[in-house]
Amino acid sequence: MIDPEVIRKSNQARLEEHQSDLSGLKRQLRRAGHNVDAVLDELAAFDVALPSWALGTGGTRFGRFPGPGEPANIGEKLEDAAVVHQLTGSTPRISLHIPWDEPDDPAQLRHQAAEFGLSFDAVNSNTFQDQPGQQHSYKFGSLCHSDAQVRRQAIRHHEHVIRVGQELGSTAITVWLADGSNFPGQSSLRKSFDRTLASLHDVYAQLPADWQLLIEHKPFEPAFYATVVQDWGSSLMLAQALGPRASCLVDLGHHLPNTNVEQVVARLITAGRLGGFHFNDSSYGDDDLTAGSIRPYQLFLIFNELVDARREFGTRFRPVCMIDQSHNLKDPIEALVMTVDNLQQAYANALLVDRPALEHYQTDNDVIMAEHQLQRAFQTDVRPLVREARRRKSGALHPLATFREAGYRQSAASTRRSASYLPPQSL
Ligand SMILES: [Mn+2]
Repeated sequence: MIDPEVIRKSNQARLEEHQSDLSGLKRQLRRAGHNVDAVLDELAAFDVALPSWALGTGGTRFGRFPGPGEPANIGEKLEDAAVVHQLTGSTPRISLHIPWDEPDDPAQLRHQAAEFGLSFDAVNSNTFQDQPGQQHSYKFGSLCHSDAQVRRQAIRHHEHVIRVGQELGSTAITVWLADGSNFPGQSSLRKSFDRTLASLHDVYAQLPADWQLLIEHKPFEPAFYATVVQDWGSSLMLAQALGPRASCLVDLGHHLPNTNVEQVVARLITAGRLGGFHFNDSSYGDDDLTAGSIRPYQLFLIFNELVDARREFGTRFRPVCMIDQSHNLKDPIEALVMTVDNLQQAYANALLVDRPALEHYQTDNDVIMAEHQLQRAFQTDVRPLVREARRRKSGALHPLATFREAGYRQSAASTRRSASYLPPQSL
């Protein structure tokens, strides 16, 4: 990890400037009637899970350009995850992918993570690739497959992932299926869905009492004609058919162009089935770019729905927040630090929406003033608040600058073996 003294000195050098910026913002917010301390408390309570696969350099199907000092195994990924948490104070959990990051000894990995102050979030299954030694192929699907033996093998994989997750202390499994067809007529649209539901019933039956099953939809890729769980409607049908511990996971990049994602979020909240998020951003499809890098206003509007639901339902409303990104060009630690910062900014902006005023203008059909409530909150420069929340959690005021000052990656490059490890693409 980074020497805490480096973070302390880095913060010390920037403290006066920070305090001046913060007191200016506090004055501005108090003038507008905000309880700044309450906002800071809520902001400081926000955290998000890191995906194990995003700590190594990602790639596309055209190639991969690994950087020096990237992690070669799950142990080194834990080290890097600990650094992200050290800098941001907001990433105490890891979402593990089985089998990409399957530990030899899960109990030992849990212990190792705890020493870094980390624990495990949802575990992720993988039936979109054939694994060495596997008896049946997933070429034509897994839980949806026409052959019961293939379905049985895929169900057993999910049971295995749950067992590994239990040893890690995880309490949720995320199921994303590549199942689908590339051509009309290739498979029955109805039967493939029915078989998927029947298979998921078997998985759900094995779910420990305190576990959640999260269903992630995706409109296309790798199945280009008809993905079985293609949108939130199919995802919701599955969750509702399975039972109360099944819910829907919204990956922000898993929507067709121009989908109103915040409305999808709102609908799932209404249905009581918003289980969680995979945060990222995209221009075209499942681009897995840094959350908030392309459509920051959309990210804000999604957080606006979350804050709104939290106000209504209290702490009963707790969707799990995870990042799902592929860092092909950026240093993964830097990209994750920037992601967390972007998420916290969107959240802070959403906390500043004057909800009684918004409701008043909505009731009055005062379109421009209703929109103005959102824009005023979105346009507030909340960075001093985010820095202060980070400082209170012993993180870095300027985590990117501090990370570079610490020389962590250079040091990792000199001690880690050259990265022959090939992390797979993101999901
Ligand atoms: Mn995802």
